[in-house]
Amino acid sequence: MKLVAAIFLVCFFCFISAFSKTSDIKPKLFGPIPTDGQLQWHEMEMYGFVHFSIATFVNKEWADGSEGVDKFNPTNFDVNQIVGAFKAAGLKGIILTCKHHDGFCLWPTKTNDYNISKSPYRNGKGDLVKEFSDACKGSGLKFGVYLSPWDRNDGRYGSPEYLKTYREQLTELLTNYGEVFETWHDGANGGSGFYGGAREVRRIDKTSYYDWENTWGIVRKLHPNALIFSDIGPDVRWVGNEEGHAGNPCWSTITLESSKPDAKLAPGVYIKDLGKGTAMGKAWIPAEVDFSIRKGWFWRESENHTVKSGIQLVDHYFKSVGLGASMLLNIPPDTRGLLYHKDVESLKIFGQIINEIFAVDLAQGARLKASNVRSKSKEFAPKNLLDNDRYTYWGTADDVKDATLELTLRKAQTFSVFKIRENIKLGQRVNQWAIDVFVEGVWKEYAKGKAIGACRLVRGDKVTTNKVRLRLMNAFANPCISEFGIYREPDYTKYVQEMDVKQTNNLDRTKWKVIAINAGELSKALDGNNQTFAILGSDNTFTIDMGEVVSANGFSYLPRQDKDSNGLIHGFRIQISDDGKTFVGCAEGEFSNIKNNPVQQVVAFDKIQQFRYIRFHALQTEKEAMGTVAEFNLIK
Ligand code: FUL
Ligand code: CA
Repeated sequence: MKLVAAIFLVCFFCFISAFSKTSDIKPKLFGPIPTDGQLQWHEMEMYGFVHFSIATFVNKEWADGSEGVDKFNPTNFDVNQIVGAFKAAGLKGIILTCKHHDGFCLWPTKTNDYNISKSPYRNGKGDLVKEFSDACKGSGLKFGVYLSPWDRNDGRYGSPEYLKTYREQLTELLTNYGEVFETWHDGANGGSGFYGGAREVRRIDKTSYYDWENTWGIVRKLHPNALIFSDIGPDVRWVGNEEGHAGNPCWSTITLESSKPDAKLAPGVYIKDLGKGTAMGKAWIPAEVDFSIRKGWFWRESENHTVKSGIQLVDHYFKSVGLGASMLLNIPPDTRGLLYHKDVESLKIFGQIINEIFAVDLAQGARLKASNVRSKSKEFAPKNLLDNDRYTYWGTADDVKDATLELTLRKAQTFSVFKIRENIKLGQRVNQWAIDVFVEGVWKEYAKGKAIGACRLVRGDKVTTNKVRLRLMNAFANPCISEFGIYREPDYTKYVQEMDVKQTNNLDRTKWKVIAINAGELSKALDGNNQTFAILGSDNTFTIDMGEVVSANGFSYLPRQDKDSNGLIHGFRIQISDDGKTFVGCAEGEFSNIKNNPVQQVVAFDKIQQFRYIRFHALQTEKEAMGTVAEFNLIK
């Protein structure tokens, strides 16, 4: 009996230990993990934005909803030219501004009369949402919709009826145009507008008005796999700037926290650390880097010289995709309904460079040596790093949070780019990392940083060696690295483009005299130094005596460039005078989107004006502070 019991016990323990061994073998998940939809989105890495609306035709950054529908009339629209150029760049999808803040709908919506069916385009038979979604499908790109919550045309804006309208619009877009991969809900909300003729300022409570939970419920129901973008997610977060770069590091996880301690979390309410996210954050809400290939989001002839070159776009790629975020690149069609040829050229060159960089992975065939391999098993062996599968991985034992991987290449190679991925299905586990290269008989640190996530690209100086080392330190959980690649960059001289040059001409400011309650301070707005800025006096006004009569076509205002938004000017009034006593109105308007995109604002007068004195008045300012001006100038 004793023997039987003993045999039984031995078998029992064998069973238990065998069982616990296999159940232990896979690493435990760490922290929040991406949903299936988010995984697919991470794999896209980059996609395009199309801003096209009434604003395109009225030379504005934001149209205010008062412009007639007759304005929307592209003369030569060709969706294939546009989609073809996006595809050549290697972008994997397109998000279209189906409705921007001006309220104009690019599809024949039943919810209002401010839409494409009332415009002259194709005699009212046009539907750009259909054309874009069909063309995307035809060329294997995914399609996404931008539907501005703010509507400066709709008289119902601010009331419960408008929310109903917004939901109907969302439903139309998600019902009639096939698969949608992302829906985009902008944080810019409320302010001045046409509002059905009321022409007033309307403010809404960002935390409650849109009842986002239920509004987004429509997306969840109609397209369960689509990702919802707003500043704060729920699926994709804003990166906090429109300059085309993520924070460094850029965690895919974030613990959302408002910048004001008691403020409720809501899209458009300022949130801390969007750019970097939070190490070991509470939610998986990766960042999307949205930026424009040119200065503004909409096409304007005067900004043709601001088109970024293909080589510049590659920099942005490293600073977005290369930090684990996605790259959302805007290329806006012009009034013909075509992309300007310089934008097309940059896209093509960008695509060629990216292809050339990643065509040959020099790590292939390398000998790999890891300081630790989980259960010494093939499943977690370093060879998984070279199989081009972002989910098979090299993993270490549970308690091993510091690890080293050494690669010996078949022969010495020259390169300047590394690509590392974690298997993010298991969470974001890596904390600090460093890359060393073996040169002249010693290991030298080549780069170091924090966070790896879905993709980490390291770009440095050219180096020649046959030995490379990856070091991981203080991981949050045992690291699970799924890819390691080494690449050479091309000779960029063959990719240099000739870009358009600036056509605007500034006036000579040397004879100018400022008349203002704080005239001395104003010299900072005329010193040609973009980094200094003047703070206007309590009247938010300054006057300039040019010393002689000048003719000018318009003026330019450069907002402060130090990332502090205090006193950014949203609205302006310009008056002119011959004698410095009697002033007449010359221009009045808004600097749209200045907070998100504080770039130089150029305003053309209605006609060439001649005057000796000019007065600038800041009408609305950020945080109601005194207006701030980094540079002010007149344009010939
Ligand atoms: C911003 C908007 O106000 C811009 O016009 C643009 O649509 C950009 C993508 O988002 O917040
Ligand atoms: Ca792999």
